[in-house]
Amino acid sequence: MLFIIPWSEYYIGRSECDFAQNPERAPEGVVRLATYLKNNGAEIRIADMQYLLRKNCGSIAAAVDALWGICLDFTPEVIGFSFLTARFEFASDIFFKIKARYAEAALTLPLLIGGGVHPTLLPSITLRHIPFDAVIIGEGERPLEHLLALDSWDKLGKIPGVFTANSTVAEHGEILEDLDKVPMPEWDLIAKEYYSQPSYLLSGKRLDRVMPISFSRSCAYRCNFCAHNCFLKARCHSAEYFLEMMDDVASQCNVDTFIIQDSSIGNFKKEWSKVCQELIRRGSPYKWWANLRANQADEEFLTLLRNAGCIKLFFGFESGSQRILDRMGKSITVEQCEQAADLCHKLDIDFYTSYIINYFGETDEDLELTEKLIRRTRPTTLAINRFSPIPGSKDYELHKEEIDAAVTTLHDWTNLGMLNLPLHFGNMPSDRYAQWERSFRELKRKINRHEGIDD
Ligand code: B12
Ligand code: SF4
Repeated sequence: MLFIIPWSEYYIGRSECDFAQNPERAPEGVVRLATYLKNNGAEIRIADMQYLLRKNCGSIAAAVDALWGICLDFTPEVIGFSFLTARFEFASDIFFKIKARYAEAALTLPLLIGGGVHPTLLPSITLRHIPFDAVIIGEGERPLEHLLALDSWDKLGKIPGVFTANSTVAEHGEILEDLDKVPMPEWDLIAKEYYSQPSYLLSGKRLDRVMPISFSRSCAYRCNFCAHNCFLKARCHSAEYFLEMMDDVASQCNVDTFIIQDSSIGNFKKEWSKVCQELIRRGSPYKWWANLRANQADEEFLTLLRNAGCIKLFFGFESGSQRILDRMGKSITVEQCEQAADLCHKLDIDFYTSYIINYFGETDEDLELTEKLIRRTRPTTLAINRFSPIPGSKDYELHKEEIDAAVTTLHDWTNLGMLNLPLHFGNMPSDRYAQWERSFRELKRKINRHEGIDD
């Protein structure tokens, strides 16, 4: 089986793109899925189109030539596309280009399937735009294991989680309950040297060789704007397994720094504390960055994290207005954000805070409170995101009709998937919103360049 990970819009046509300045995370989800299938006896390759596009200076034609080379050399029986909403348009582009190559060469097409976040959430819309033989709904390990063991594709429909053009019900596939049964990633399946080269991924101040690593899946919370727990089952590895995985990835990829991909390491606080205690006992051999919710930050936990090698924490503070935080269903208070920031300053832990603007009903007063919170908390790094109701979130479900009416082309899906839909949800005229956006971008520029921000 060949996995195809489509490219993202950002790198199309970009001839110069230094990795250190424009780093990105290696695609851990697909590598782990592919490793699982390989360990079960399947022959697996991954065509990482983002890497092929960047390596070919942004040329789509050259990246597709490289992909066709892989198809001819490997002759896959199944090609599986993995994508989130932001890459739906590019999955379609690659699908039709590769199908045309098979037709020109008069070769039999492999079974073409889709999987990952977008096909899971919107299987019918996916099939309307991309005529896959099937999409697979949910976590891929067990359904693909069954699929690759079939002696005829006619039996495809018997596998739970398989959704075809004739399906009426979107049923999720079987999952592996015990995450420790998912083998450690075999990073040789992709260009590990490329992703682990020194970059400013963690800090603008310092070059690090970084790899992503996940302790858990999904999220214990369900904020209205977020799709994080839209289908993965919440569970984590054992501390023993995870520590072994850190050592394994560090030696495979020659790194000593990790980005922990979990939604919040506070969701499995007890288990994560065990990981930290063991890291401290071993002399804290790794540096790492992780996400944490503001309501899960207390002095004892943050001290433990820092002593175990944590060099930066990412917090979604989202808004300085309690009214908007409540409307988002974020289940945190402005005071908790202030306390988390104060603790990071006290314990000398760098921290990244992210905010959402353009949320439903947002007024000038709400945005003034957001600006006040940013200035009061003085993060090391700041992100400002424009709100779009992403598929998989409660906000998408609640406003589906309005969103679906605004999303007609595949490129609209890219805008929605990149949280960049040109729709205004705040309670203010669009020119007023644009003024706020400019002023937040300026504040972000100053903070991220470590220039002073006056009160
Ligand atoms: C890590 C991460 C990132 C990382 C790295 C991604 C990478 N290279 O791996 C970075 C930071 C780059 C990132 C960026 C973005 N992300 Co992101 N990201 C995640 C996160 C937290 C974890 C992904 C992961 O590893 N999951 C764990 C693995 C096990 O799950 P998985 O990858 O989905 O794979 C499983 C199944 O989907 C399935 N599967 C996957 N592929 C295939 C293929 C086939 C053929 C089959 C059958 C099955 C299958 O099997 C796998 C194993 O069970 C998810 C949250 C989440 N819950 O998934 C968000 C998430 C996927 N991201 C999201 C978003 C919105 C974004 C951004 C748009 C944010 C932004 N504004 O910039 C960008 C998009 C960038 C781009 N252009 O592609 C949304 C997607 C919602 C949607 N409808 O598309 C999610 C769900 C979180 C959220 N905010 O709501 N992201
Ligand atoms: S915003 Fe964070 S805490 Fe809320 S559901 Fe998403 S990942 Fe979980």
